[in-house]
Amino acid sequence: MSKPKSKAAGLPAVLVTLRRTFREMGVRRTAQTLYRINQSDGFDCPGCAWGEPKDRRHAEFCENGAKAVAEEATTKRVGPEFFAEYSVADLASQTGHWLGQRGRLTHPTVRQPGAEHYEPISWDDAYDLIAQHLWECEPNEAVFYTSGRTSNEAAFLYQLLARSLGTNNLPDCSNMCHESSGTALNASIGIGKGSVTIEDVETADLVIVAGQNPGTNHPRMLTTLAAAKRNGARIIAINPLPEAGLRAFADPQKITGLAGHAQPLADDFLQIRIGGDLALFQGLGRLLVEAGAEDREFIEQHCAGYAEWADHISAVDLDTVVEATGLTLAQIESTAHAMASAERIVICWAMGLTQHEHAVATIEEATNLLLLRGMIGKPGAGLCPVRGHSNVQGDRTMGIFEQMPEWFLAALDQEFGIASPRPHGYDTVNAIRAMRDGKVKVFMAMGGNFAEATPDSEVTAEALRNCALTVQVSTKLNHSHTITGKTALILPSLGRTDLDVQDGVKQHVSVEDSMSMVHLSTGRLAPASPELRSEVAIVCELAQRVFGPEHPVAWGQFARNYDLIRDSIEKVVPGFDDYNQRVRARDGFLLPHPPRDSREFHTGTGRANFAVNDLHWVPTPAGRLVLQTLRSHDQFNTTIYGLDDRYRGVKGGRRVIFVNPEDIAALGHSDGDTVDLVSEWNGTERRAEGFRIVAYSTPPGNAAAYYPETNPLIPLDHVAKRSNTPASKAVIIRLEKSR
Ligand SMILES: Nc1nc2c(c(=O)[nH]1)N[C@H]1C(S)=C(S)[C@@H](COP(=O)(O)OP(=O)(O)OC[C@H]3O[C@@H](n4cnc5c(=O)[nH]c(N)nc54)[C@H](O)[C@@H]3O)O[C@H]1N2
Ligand SMILES: Nc1nc2c(c(=O)[nH]1)N[C@H]1C(S)=C(S)[C@@H](COP(=O)(O)OP(=O)(O)OC[C@H]3O[C@@H](n4cnc5c(=O)[nH]c(N)nc54)[C@H](O)[C@@H]3O)O[C@H]1N2
Ligand SMILES: [Mo]
Repeated sequence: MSKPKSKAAGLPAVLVTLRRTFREMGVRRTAQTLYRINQSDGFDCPGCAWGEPKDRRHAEFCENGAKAVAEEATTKRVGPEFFAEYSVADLASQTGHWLGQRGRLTHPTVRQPGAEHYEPISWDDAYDLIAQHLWECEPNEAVFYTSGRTSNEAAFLYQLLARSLGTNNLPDCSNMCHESSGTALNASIGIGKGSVTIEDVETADLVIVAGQNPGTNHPRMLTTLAAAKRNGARIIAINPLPEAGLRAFADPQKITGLAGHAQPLADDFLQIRIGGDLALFQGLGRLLVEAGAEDREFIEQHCAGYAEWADHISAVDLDTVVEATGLTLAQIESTAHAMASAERIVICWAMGLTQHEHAVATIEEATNLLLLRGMIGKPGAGLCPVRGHSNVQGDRTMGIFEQMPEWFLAALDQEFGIASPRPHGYDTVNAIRAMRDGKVKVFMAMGGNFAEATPDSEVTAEALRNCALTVQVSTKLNHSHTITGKTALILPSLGRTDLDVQDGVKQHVSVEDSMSMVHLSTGRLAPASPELRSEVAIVCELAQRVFGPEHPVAWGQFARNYDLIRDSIEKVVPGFDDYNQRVRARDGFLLPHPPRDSREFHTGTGRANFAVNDLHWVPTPAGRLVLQTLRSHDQFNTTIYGLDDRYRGVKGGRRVIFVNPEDIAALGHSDGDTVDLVSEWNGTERRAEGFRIVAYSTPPGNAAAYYPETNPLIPLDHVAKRSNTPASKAVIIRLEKSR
């Protein structure tokens, strides 16, 4: 352990970047790769979904983007010899970190029923095997999961495959991520996406960053925040932890930054109790109404439900708000004052708001505040849910969603002459329930690590084992390859950095960032093996096998020329006119967003809706802690880059739990003790063993530990109301001395 850092990036970040990329990729590949990240003619960074500024700098990437690239562009390989040497049981006993460090998967492999090892299989036989299983089950006995790295083109075809088959079972990582944001924003403003561009954030005069750790998870956002700051913005961070990136930022792309001069970012830090944000926003709502800070004209012209909301919010008890948030009334009043006097407010948020039982209400309440102040559809202001995976937003736009609206399904049917099913499919949590209950025979994953990213790890593992066939389209090894159905396939695919040639022609894919910008991504590195296929090719070849030559969708042509896929997307999804032409423009193009563009709200009322919500928060039961599960600086979700968490001062291990010093003493433990974490929920218990206690600044009664090590503790049924997102940020636990 060392002292937590008070600033992010700077020279250490550059050194970490270079050391890691040289080790994984060698000097030549590093040089070939890093300078193409996020450039107009390069590939989209496979890290986070933060957008690119208009005047892209030569190096438009960050330490963690470089780690993501090194992870994918590594020269290490996992081939048939590897699987001959290691049995599935051997692999199951290794850590996720170890599995990931083995290198890129190079061959399709199969685990036959009862077999101890994976063995090579030809692509043809693999497709036959999947087709056979799909023919033998009802459409709704198949589930098609997507992780957010999949390109627009592959995602569009993948959902088309599922819907041609007759199912809407399209769970995705978004169900565990920003689903609460989408649910809230759809209800409030009629579109589930953020309403700001990068320029809006840069020109805001008040930026609120709630429940987000940009220094680690969206490092390029620090550059945007620093620009906002230079333009005079005030920044308020709302977080149970004093995250380094929010406190200060040394821009590694500026000489002063390299030399270690950090720019203070957040002007105010509200160290809120876990789950206290709904109370905070309601308290702010009351104070703003009392101060007469509403934008009357905006409310009258564009909103519905203001009077009811104002009535309700005026009755919010400020003592409860103080208790729920752990903040002082003075802090809350000063925040209200900042919001009342600001002319351009942006609210940014991520998993600290979305992964709670009352997450949807919390985000609706944040939206209410911006509606009250007329902050939607004006430059320098708006809502900014900061997306996670680099194309998670694009995948949703392409129809990866278990409940796509009727207009989309109708357009899909019209374009392709298929009959899409209308009943909703399974989301992630419901897919696990269905597998657990024996209702699913085939589980296929387009990327991701379903076994480890999902809650209630033991329940999920049993659920996966219940399937007749599990199929993982992957770039690297992970535990979803060791926790399998009776028969299991690993299909190795190209990643973002890889050259994709079909029919002798270099192909491009496209992605959409957090700000609704769509742009091309073109990989250039020689693929890890000639056996790798693109995700597009895998979907098309599988579909041809499943549906035969008479199928109305031109699968064969799509696989040979991705422009044709974009031509079809253009006919199905609004906003993609002249897709092929516009996506080739230097910065791509911006998708329409009615509230942002013209203050139009496509909701049931035709207006932006003020939502009335009861106040919920997360009290700590006596002798217990409320645990949030979060990311270290050295991981990308379940991909573990290393065992350090530099900004939080942790070295060489991940099984740590951050606890307030007063709680450590009150619970009868000491800093450095090893404990088991036991979660308690509705009379059931779950256990994760061997975590070292680290004294850390967090509100009393609150704790933090890393995901996915803590996923066994998260009850499957503990989810956000309305969005069904696992409540990964509010797990009630007790600590027991490890034996
Ligand atoms: N390097 C790297 N980049 C990534 C990822 C990665 O793993 N590594 N993952 C990507 C993905 S998929 C996503 S979704 C994003 C995730 O980005 P983040 O949402 O930043 O990720 P978390 O680590 O879950 O951090 C949650 C933050 O919310 C705070 N928090 C927890 N509970 C509460 C609460 O109740 N209220 C408030 N106000 N704050 C709270 C935590 O202290 C923490 O700072 O990052 C993306 N980018
Ligand atoms: N406790 C807890 N659980 C959480 C969260 C949390 O905060 N706390 N966060 C949730 C969130 S926000 C998310 S988004 C999910 C993430 O859930 P997932 O997206 O399912 O998980 P990842 O770890 O991102 O998936 C990594 C794997 O993706 C594969 N992969 C990488 N790149 C490619 C590619 O280009 N193509 C293909 N085919 N495969 C690729 C590799 O094999 C790699 O091992 O986890 C959720 N789970
Ligand atoms: Mo995410």
